[in-house]
Amino acid sequence: MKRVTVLAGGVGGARFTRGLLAHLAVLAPDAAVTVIVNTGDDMWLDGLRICPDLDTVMYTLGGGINEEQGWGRPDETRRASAEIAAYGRGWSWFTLGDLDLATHIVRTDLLRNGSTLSQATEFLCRRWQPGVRLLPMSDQPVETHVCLAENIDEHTAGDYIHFEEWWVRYRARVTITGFKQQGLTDAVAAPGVLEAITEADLVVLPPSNPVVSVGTILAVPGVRQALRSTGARVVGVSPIIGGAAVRGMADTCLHTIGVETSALAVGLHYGARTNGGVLDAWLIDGTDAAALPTLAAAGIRSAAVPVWMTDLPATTAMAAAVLALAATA
Ligand code: FO1
Repeated sequence: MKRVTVLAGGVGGARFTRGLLAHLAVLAPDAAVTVIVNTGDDMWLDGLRICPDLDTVMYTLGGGINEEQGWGRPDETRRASAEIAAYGRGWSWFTLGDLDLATHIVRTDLLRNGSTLSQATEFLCRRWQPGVRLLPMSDQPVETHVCLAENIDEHTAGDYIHFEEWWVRYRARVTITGFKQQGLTDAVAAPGVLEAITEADLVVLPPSNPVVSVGTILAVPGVRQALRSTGARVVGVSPIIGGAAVRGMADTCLHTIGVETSALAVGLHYGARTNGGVLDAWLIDGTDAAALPTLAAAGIRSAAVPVWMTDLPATTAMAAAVLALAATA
């Protein structure tokens, strides 16, 4: 098990990867892990390029994450954000912490001086040492926007707003009719992304949001093909336990694309590699064990183990279960 690649969003992907690194440190100390991260949540705000999922993975694996929030830095202050609000600028509902601002300032400085997002990310990781190769899914901007189904505040039904406004300002409680990845048609996979999939021994789809996080990475040209052609085993971990999303509002996202909120439905949504999909195997929670025969009939080898990411021992055990499942798939 030398080369492991993880396709991650923010909190869920970062926490799973922390367990994976802990497990590999014992089982396969010479394994190299690459994390391909969703950049669909990225936005320009206050003149800065904000990359929520890249930062969440970098901080979580680098020991700088606010553990309670799952994003941003601990012991934060928001003095600069309050000053920006005093000018009536920025997003009052999306606070940039003072410590976190340094990351956005340095990244934006690098981008404005000709670095690609991959190069800027690599630079930031020199400080944080996440213990993985951290790759944006693309160096071109791809932003997830949602189409509103109703009027709200200054917005009208039919308008598209940035995913983060829907997610953070409205907590996904405003009905939408769909998602759009703006910039996707001009985007290519970032350097090393497709090879990290095709040359891996194991590829993991962690319990990140299957629509706006993993789904966005899968939409990048060439990624699906790489997953379908890789010699690696491709194993996913269900973000849904007992019919409820483990984190965030994944159930609202699934409903929007017409997928039922269940471990079975998400597994079938990803699909078996033997049947046009991307999975060889699917790890679900014990409470969803009734789905195992249906998944097997669909060509997806599955196992039912605890997949609540309550703490590091839990995520380490999940990683062990993923590797065990990969060995049998
Ligand atoms: N999430 C919130 O709910 N409120 C915020 O004010 C907020 C600010 C923020 C700033 C930087 C950053 O990297 C993430 C931030 N997030 C915030 C989390 C963000 O919405 C999520 O990490 C992902 O975009 C969704 O998975």
